[in-house]
Amino acid sequence: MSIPSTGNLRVAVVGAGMMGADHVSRITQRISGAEVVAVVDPDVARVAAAAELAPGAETFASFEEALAATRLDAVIIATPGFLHEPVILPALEAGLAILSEKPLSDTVESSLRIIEAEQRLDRPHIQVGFMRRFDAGYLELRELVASGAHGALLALHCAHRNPSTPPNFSESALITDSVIHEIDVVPFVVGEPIVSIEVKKPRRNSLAPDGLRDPQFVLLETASGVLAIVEINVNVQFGYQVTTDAVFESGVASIGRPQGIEVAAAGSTGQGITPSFKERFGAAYDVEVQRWVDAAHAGTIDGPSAWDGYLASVVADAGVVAQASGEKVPVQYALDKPAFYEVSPASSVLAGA
Ligand code: ISE
Repeated sequence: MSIPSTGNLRVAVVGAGMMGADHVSRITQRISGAEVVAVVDPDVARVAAAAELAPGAETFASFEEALAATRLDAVIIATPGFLHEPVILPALEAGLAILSEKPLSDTVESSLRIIEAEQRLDRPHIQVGFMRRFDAGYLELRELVASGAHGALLALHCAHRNPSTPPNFSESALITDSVIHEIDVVPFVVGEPIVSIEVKKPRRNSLAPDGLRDPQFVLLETASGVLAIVEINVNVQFGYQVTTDAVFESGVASIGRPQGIEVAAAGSTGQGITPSFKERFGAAYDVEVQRWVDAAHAGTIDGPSAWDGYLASVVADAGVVAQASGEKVPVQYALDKPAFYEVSPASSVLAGA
């Protein structure tokens, strides 16, 4: 299917949970050049509620039904990772522009199948929803690292805190669903690939659901020895916080701290904390989706590609092994970056990884 250079991109949103519904309202209210024509989810109440955010959108229980019934140019996939491949493969066959929420898929094998299928097309069609690459703070930090203004980067302290976890959040999901963001953004900021991963587990938070060993510390080592220490801590109760402190040879830079009004009252001062990733990264999601839409009109992608999704899945896989063993696990990328993936301007900095 060819993508229109004029007129709105006709988008299906697959998955009508929190993120899917957020994308429906984003496209309808803030994005130009696109409209949501279909919302897909087997949950009848959920799909109806999300479709109400986009007047005129039809609802479907499966992506196959939407593909058969409606002319589509593009799809946003906002289901859990293990359900991405069954949507991505037919969407590729139909030649749609694809924005897949992270992770690209739940296993390395599945990610490989996806990049193999994509390479049968003339050009990349898949952008992966690593929205932190569009966040102003990470972009400034990346420039600072590249500038060398404070000497070489030595280490990153990253905090990734969620108020609570959804039901059935497993220990491996700490890596594959949450730390996957740092696994993507650390190489993006540092400019080199991750070569090893190690996991340390401090005392357990008794407020975490039974059986979940939370928090954990994940050590990501890059090719030149930069160490990113990631505190993944997903039952903190008080709000959503993602911060990074970068330690250079002659300086320290911090991103992600609240920038809003500070109020002094009742004996203390304070600033608000975002309740969830929707608010913390709202501006980044808006930029990400607008750039994806603009790129789709031009027949390209403008952000992390399926190759980046594959690289992240290799590191996450090693991370799950490290979580179980307590050992430092080397990350081995089985493939070199195919020339096919060199065309995406805002994509990977890991040429040759
Ligand atoms: C969630 O799926 C996200 O992508 C959020 O950005 C992350 O902070 C959270 O831990 C994940 O579960």
